[in-house]
Amino acid sequence: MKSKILEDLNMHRRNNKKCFALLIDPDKLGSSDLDLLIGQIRLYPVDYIFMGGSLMVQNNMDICIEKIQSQLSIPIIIFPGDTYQLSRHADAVLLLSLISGRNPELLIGKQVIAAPYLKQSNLEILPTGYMLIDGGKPNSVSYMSNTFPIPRDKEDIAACTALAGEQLGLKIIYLDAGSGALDSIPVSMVKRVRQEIDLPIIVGGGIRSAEQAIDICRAGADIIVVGNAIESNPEFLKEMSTAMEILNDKISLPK
Ligand code: 1GP
Repeated sequence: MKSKILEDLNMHRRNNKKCFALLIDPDKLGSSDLDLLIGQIRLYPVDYIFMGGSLMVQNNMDICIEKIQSQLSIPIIIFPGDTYQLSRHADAVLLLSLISGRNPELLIGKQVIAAPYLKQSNLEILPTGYMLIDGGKPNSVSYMSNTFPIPRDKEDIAACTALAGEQLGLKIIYLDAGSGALDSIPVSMVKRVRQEIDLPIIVGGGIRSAEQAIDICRAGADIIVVGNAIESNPEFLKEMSTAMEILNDKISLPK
């Protein structure tokens, strides 16, 4: 089984390099929007492209991935809203276990269904403890998964959930306030989770400013995910990409 992306991520973590992932929902992008976005990414690079959505009504995931791969060499990681969103054209998949919820289908059911497909694919599997945190409004993940998010002031619950994920052998923890969240994950919660676990931490949901992203990185996140804010304003990609470069220049430790 390939493990390059996870190895890189752990190396970045050791070197205190923070990464930036752009979330693309293929449903929300027309082909001219995608061309525009690819042009922007050439100018303002990202470390990873996450691809997925809570619900997809158009079948253009593969087309989208192939188009990006033909023009950019940035790892594409599937962030699946469901098993139908798996694509063997991508580089890796976040194999999500919704550990903040108590819905067995999303803890093990979907994973069983996906297992034979994943075995036959060439995708790198990234076993990920996915934690939904209250982002200030109801969100699609909560509705579609039939689970409650962890309240945003319950840092001990978040920390113990992440710790249980680590003890169960998951390799990454993803703290998500949900796409378009009013409030991103509290910095104090990221700090608390960071104190508890030694895994790479992905943070996303409702990040709309570079300052927010930097604060979250300094609190201990390893990958920042932005979707909505760049979808609605592609200029924000420049701001984020530049801010991450500055942050990494300032805080990178010598190898
Ligand atoms: C959602 O973490 C992602 O699952 C990104 O959220 O679209 O709000 O940036 P946004």
